[in-house]
Amino acid sequence: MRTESVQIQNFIDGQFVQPIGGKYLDNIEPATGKPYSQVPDSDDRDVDLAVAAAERAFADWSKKPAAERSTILLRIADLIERDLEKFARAESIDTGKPLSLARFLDIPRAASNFRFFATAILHTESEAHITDGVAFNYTLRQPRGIAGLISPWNLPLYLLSWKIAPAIAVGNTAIAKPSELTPMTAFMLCEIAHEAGLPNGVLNVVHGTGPNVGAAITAHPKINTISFTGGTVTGRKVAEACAPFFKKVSLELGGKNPNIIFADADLDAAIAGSVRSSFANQGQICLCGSRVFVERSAYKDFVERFIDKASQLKLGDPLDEKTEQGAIVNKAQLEKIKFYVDLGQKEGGKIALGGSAPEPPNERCREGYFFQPTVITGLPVSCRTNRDEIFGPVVTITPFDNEDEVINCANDVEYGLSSSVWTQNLNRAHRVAEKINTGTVWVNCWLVRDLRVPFGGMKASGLGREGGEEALRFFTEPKNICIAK
Ligand code: TXE
Repeated sequence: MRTESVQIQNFIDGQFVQPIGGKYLDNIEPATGKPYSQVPDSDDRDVDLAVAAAERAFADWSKKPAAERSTILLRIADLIERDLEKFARAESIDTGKPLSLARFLDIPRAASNFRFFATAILHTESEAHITDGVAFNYTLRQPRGIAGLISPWNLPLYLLSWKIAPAIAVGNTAIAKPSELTPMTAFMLCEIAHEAGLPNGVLNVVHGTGPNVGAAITAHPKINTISFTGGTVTGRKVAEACAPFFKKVSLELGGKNPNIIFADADLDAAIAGSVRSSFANQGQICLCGSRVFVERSAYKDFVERFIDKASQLKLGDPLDEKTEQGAIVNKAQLEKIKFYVDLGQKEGGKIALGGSAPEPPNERCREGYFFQPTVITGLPVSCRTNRDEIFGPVVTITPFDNEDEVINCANDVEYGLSSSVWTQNLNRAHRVAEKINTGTVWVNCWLVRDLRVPFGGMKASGLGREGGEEALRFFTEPKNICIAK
């Protein structure tokens, strides 16, 4: 299917359907700033249709043996891999990310998400407890019912599959709402699900805006489980909407992640890893290390070499094979990035690299949304530029003098998603990692992901954990059954 100039449809009860209201939004290509497809502007009526389909499908799907569910999810993974190039191109066009990144990270990860949970459900264990001489207790984990899955625009298929796979693997049915900014690969996933033989109504995808569709999902009384990834501001709205219904909610929100380099680190590795964690996906990954802290004795050398390496990143047309920095997802995000770069200078920062929009990489991208990899130095630690999530190719680099100081700086934000610590002193690595308040701490690495580990944030970065056993537990209801002796 050509993804250019296509009219995306909702996927409800195994059928591709128009939104009931017949309204569509332009889907803008970030690299050109021009509409290239249309996405349904659905509303609560479409969500009601999807809930009815999910409800009908639940009876059979939840009773299907795990091995049968597993086979279908494995087939979805195989089909994503079969169509990898098509998915990667669609993801790159839709998000503005480099085609090479979509091909290397996003799409393979989506396939591995399905494969991981398809096999995890074949090996789940349960618990039993003997009440001496009195009773035998066992824990029965059952699917919860209909799950509402709301995902963001930065890693569209990766993060959506990370929700769909565990939710339906354990026997729930699902209603997914991708970001209206990047709907294409979710649309393509529905074709794959259909081809893989996923029964009608198990997966339903309703496209549209947050207020019209997302809010309808979080407010729907028959959707009892919500998994949300997005901004902290919206995360709060989702939590508020779910509270009256006592829905089970998982929130993966924003971050302002510290990246700490001690003088004894392997500086080559730390610099390469830090350039990646600063600018991957144009800095539009909630796990990006946007606050770099360097021990003072290594600061000058680090900054010089970091800037040298970052300045070599190839900014270009996302569809160009050599591009390493693509486009920013939309005009609003580009304006937000420009705002914070200006604010950083007002707060006393110095632009050590980048700081503005580049010349368009080619004629096709003349109206596209691009911004140079940007480094700001000399900022006070507690200024707004160092506290707010910018979510773009902008990092600050600040020196520190001792461990306690840098741990306090790292923790002195409302977020607590992830962090990196670069040191060759193992005792220090353990000591610092224990004191940093983030859901994930990477030592001498970044974005090394093992799907078995719990993943999520603390404080304003979220609630709950997804990944591995945690995801299977999140999407199931544990019941204790007690049999008297
Ligand atoms: O996210 P939103 P946006 C951060 C980043 C970014 C900011 C806003 O800082 O600048 O969030 O980005 C749906 N009820 N992250 O606007 O609004 C919406 O349609 C239910 C970090 O993209 O949170 C979309 O599908 N749903 C994040 C999804 O929520 C609602 C990745 C996310 O949109 C809704 C992306 C509502 N009231 C942005 N309003 C991360 N943690 O990775 C919107 N939505």
